[in-house]
Amino acid sequence: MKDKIEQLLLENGASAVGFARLEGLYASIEDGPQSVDSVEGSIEVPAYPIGISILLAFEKDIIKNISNYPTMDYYDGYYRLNNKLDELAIECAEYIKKQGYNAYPQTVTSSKEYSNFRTVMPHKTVAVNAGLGWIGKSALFITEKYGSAVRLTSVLTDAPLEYNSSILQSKCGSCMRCKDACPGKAISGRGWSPELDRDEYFNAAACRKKAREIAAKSIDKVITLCGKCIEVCPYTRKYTRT
Ligand code: B12
Ligand code: SF4
Ligand code: SF4
Repeated sequence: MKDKIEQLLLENGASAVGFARLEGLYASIEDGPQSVDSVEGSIEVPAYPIGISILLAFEKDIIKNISNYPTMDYYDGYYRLNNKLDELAIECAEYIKKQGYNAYPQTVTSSKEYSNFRTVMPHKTVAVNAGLGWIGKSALFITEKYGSAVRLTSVLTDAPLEYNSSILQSKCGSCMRCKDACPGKAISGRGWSPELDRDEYFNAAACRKKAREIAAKSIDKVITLCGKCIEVCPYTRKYTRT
């Protein structure tokens, strides 16, 4: 079934697909400080043991052209990729359900934020544990092939699928390009490791505030859109500039 799922997703346009073991990685929702994007009420995400990570890469030029500020092409690409990822996740979940198992597609509307800019099972956690890449100092998920110029989704399932081994080591070395370029001063420069909580090396509130200011100024939209940390990363540039 694993090969069939992979084939289905790649044939329908996914840039990469991976399978992760998620037991012990689901966040427990506790009362705490609420961010502006936090939802009220209960969030019911089933803690299935396997996650399927689905990546879609941006076109090279879209990312190359956000070196100064976000563009309308990036804004349109953001929605286009999100819609396509939702379609792929739903299709994948439908296929698994037809084989007699449970599956939960983490579409934009079904993976809600709670508390302090958090989701119960972030797409990046699924992607890292599926062995598709690692987390950089930028707090972004990075792949060898596309750098961080990818958007992600995931499907949670109880189907007994074989899973990949994960890359739990960052590959930033002494690079500090994203820290130096970030207009919101949100990136501390501390290297990622799985035991480090995001808030110990990345300031989500500072990023959101600055990205919204920049999007309002450059494209006149109310949205958290910046992406400078994506564009400057040498792993992304290896993809966009070759
Ligand atoms: C909340 C949110 C934000 C918040 C907080 C960002 C953050 N880094 O957490 C704010 C508003 C600041 C934000 C900003 C942006 N966001 Co945003 N955001 C999200 C969202 C909805 C949830 C993220 C979340 O739950 N964070 C909670 C923390 C705990 O998790 P995390 O950082 O995602 O992942 C940590 C764990 O996975 C852990 N981890 C990873 N592997 C393992 C393994 C083990 C064993 C363990 C223990 C832990 C562990 O390490 C990670 C880093 O600390 C996701 C979509 C989603 N549903 O996942 C998009 C998402 C993270 N955003 C995305 C993007 C692109 C952006 C922006 C560039 C905006 C833009 N489009 O221009 C900026 C970039 C900010 C940055 N440098 O990270 C992409 C990232 C793509 C990528 N290549 O990484 C996502 C995945 C959306 C998508 N569908 O593609 N975002
Ligand atoms: S999206 Fe912009 S403000 Fe946010 S971390 Fe990246 S470079 Fe900084
Ligand atoms: S720009 Fe450099 S420090 Fe930042 S994520 Fe990329 S490799 Fe790591």
